[in-house]
Amino acid sequence: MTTLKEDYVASIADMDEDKALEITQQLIDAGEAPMEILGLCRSAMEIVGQRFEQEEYFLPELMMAGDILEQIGALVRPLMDANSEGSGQTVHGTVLIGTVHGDLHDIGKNIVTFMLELNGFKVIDLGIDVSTKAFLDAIAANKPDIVGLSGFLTLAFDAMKETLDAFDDAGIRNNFKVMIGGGQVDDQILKFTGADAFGINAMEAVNLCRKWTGVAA
Ligand code: B12
Repeated sequence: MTTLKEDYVASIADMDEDKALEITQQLIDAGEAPMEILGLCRSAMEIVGQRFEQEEYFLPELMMAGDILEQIGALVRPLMDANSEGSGQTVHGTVLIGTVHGDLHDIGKNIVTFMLELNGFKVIDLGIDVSTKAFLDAIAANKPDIVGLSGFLTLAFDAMKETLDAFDDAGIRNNFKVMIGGGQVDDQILKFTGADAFGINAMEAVNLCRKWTGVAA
């Protein structure tokens, strides 16, 4: 017999939108932690990704999966709001975030943005496909404490490196910390790009920003 959580992962992976949203509500009603629900979504997205690689799914399915996840996010967000201790009262620091050029994935970045705001950070979100120049201009205008680069494509790692190299060239690299995330970031990618740290999920992004701005955990 399958558990509700297994059914949940399968419903998202199989694009059964109605069932996925219905189980989301059941999990919320049962008091499941929002990050646990998002963790299950991540597992489902792994399966979607694998099916795409195996040519069982194509672009429309990726879009559909993205759409289902957006809707789940809308259901889960108010719950995170209620659970948050920060609720945006004190501003611990400014984070400038964006998906690097060439990459259009933003679901993960939006969750990071949302979680940072909930935890008391001012977030300036530059959106997707952000050029190196757009980052440089926004940094000059906003003087962030932290810059976050998001990207899900392998190509994004080159774009991250280019962006960080541009910070070096402009002589501003040491004015702020840089975190990267999205997709398969690891220590090797960290070294390659020259960022200060990577985070595999939104909570890690929050923890990095807390550490760098001296906010007690
Ligand atoms: C949904 C999706 C899409 C949607 C995106 C919709 C959107 N608005 O974002 C659409 C349909 C547009 C899309 C398009 C494409 N996609 Co796509 N997509 C996906 C899919 C299925 C899910 C990605 C996702 O949103 N996951 C859910 C989020 C919540 O993931 P998460 O990792 O848990 O997010 C957390 C962390 O990443 C972290 N995080 C994120 N950002 C940051 C930033 C910082 C600073 C930190 C610290 C942390 C952090 O926190 C997040 C929240 O906890 C993945 C498969 C997969 N397994 O990831 C493929 C995938 C990423 N896509 C892929 C591909 C190939 C494409 C296309 C090239 C397809 C095509 N032929 O056109 C295009 C590229 C378009 C472009 N130029 O970007 C490949 C990438 C392969 C590669 N290694 O390069 C993948 C891996 C699928 C696969 N297995 O082949 N895609």
